Amino acid sequence: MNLRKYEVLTFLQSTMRTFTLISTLSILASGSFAQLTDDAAARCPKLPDMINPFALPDPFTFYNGQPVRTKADWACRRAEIAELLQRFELGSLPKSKATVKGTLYDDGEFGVAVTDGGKSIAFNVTIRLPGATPAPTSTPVPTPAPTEPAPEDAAPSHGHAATGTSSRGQGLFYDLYGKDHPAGAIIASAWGISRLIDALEQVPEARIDTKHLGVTGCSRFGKAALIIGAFEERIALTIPEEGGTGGAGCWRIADGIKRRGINIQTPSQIITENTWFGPVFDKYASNAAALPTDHHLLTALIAPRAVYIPENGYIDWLGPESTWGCQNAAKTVWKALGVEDRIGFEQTGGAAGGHNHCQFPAQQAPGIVAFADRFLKGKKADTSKYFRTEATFPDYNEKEWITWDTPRLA
Ligand code: MCU
Repeated sequence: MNLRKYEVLTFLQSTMRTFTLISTLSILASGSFAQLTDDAAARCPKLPDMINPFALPDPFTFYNGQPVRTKADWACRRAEIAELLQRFELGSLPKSKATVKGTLYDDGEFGVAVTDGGKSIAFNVTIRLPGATPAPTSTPVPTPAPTEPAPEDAAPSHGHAATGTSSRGQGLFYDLYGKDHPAGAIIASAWGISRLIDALEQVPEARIDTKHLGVTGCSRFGKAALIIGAFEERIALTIPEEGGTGGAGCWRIADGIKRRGINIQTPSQIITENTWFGPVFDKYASNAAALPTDHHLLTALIAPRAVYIPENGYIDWLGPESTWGCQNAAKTVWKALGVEDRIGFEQTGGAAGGHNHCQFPAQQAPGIVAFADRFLKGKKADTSKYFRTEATFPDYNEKEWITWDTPRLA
């Protein structure tokens, strides 16, 4: 090295600094670092033994970090969750207000005409009242009853014309708003149900009590029923049957189960199968843990209204552990609102055996009857005892997923 005098000085100074730094580090690494750790043990926050980086989002904290403390706060958080679900998963509903006209025909058909932005669509639904033929469902509902296939001309089949990924943008909703509209097929079907209710409210002769409406459907229609009930506040009772992942299951828990090698439907698979969710969800499905929401929050949009969820503990694809965990997380919202008896969840069957998909089992009959009696028929009924599973989940730890304390909202 050929250094001038001041360069030698600078070199020495920096070497000394380095030496001082090294000796400080070695002192820290020997006795005093251990001493600091002891102090820290008393002073610093502790890490929990178990950390799940995929834990579910907290229903009681706003996106900006503010806590949810009152029922009025919940109304705001609910609106926030509805907006987030549309932006990241379902696709957004139209902001404009459509004009609706309902017409009751002599043969019992009910026509709904909808106009928005100078364009119009129309659809018919069949109203079957108790005592009519063919055999009615016990409660007249415009969507398919459990285990029934969707009638071709029922309102949901217009919005829910999803028959594979090539059906994106098809159906009356998209005829009205354009085939590139960001709404996925299910939220589009929720929009269709809302327009049907608008029309039914205008025509009392249709004899549908719009203050006691229920919505139900099984499997893909179970996913739809949950989303319809979540977004349409005029629905008094939501009964989503065996929707599994994309319905009562949580994306994060489904992915966790899949990591254990179990054959469960996941968000990345669901977007390859159908157009139920908005095109926006394609961007997040392989990284669902980054979403600001999950389906416990979707279900929670129903609170404080009533929901009864019949699920299946037997079929891996539906994710029994995911629906159970997810709905336990949702239940904390009903608990916080002081109305825990307005959420029911019954999962019959388990690994050893159970019923086939959408074959509504006898063990769930008392639960569905109690909820329908209380929330559709206005009768007295105890709905507090229908939150249960017959399945066992040895690998499930609730604290891994539910990391929040449940407040009592004032
Ligand atoms: C549980 O709902 C769906 C499921 O998401 C699909 O993967 C499967 O193909 O079909 C189910 C269904 O709708 O069955 C009638």
